[in-house]
Amino acid sequence: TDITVIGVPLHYGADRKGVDLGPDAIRGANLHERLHALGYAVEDAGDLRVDRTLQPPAPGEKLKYLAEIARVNKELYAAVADHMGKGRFPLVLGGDHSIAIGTIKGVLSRVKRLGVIWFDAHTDVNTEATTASGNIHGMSLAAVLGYGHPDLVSIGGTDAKLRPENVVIIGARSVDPGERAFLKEKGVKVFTMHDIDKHGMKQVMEDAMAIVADGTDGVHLSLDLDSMDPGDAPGVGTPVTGGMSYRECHFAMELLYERQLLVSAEVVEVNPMLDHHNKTAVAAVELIGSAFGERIL
Ligand code: DIR
Ligand code: MN
Ligand code: MN
Ligand code: MN
Repeated sequence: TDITVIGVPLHYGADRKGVDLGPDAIRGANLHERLHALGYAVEDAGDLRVDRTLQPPAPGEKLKYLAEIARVNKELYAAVADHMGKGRFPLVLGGDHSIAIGTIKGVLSRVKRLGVIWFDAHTDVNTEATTASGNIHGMSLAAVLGYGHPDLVSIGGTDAKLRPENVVIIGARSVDPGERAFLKEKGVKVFTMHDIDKHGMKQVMEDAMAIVADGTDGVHLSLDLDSMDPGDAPGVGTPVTGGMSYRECHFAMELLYERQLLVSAEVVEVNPMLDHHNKTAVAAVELIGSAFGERIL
């Protein structure tokens, strides 16, 4: 596998500065060196350009910074589609989680029947009708499933669509009322922290991978670092206590590698301005290492 790294220094989806510094913090934690050591050929496509000059939205706005988020995601869609078309593995560095729209639509243009494993403290299935925050990073999974504002849903065209039965969310512990209804109605499988406590990460990952591998031609990993416990990953904009331990996350990534399902991945919500000594970016790179085959012996 040849890997292409794409940085997306976008913070508008979280409406909180610092997460735009995520791509360089992750690179700075020796991402390339780590992947090279595992034997991969890595090319870095650099960062997509983001307008830094936008005025703050009006109070109560339900789709904050929609135009710029849609524009950047369209570019990301095209970049991911392009690199995948050349047979490369796209590794996208966020940025906030709204970039999952561009990444996943790009992957869907090459892998029609796609599974998605979404690690997150949240479930990101709000729409402008249910959001309390107006932050689009809480709407990206709904958008790729075909729900939400047309400017988000239509990115990369609407023929290739992610199907709810091919998605699993792992690590959830903060779900809004509207999201709860959405997940139930659409039938998206969620493995909450309760499930991890009860069954253990090994069982959860076996069940999750069986779901996303069933009837699909490849799986995308969407890794929101706030899925990890804030003690292990403090550098995130919306920390929620009671998350997956460092070991649980690490083990989950190792199990993912063993099954050889991944065709693409993204790592999001690393915020160096809130971090302690780049701990969260370092953890992100260690998790990527495990997902790409790093082993102790
Ligand atoms: C919340 C938080 N559900 C929202 N979402 C976050 O704003 O829609 N997602 N932080 O990562
Ligand atoms: Mn998220
Ligand atoms: Mn989250
Ligand atoms: Mn490891």
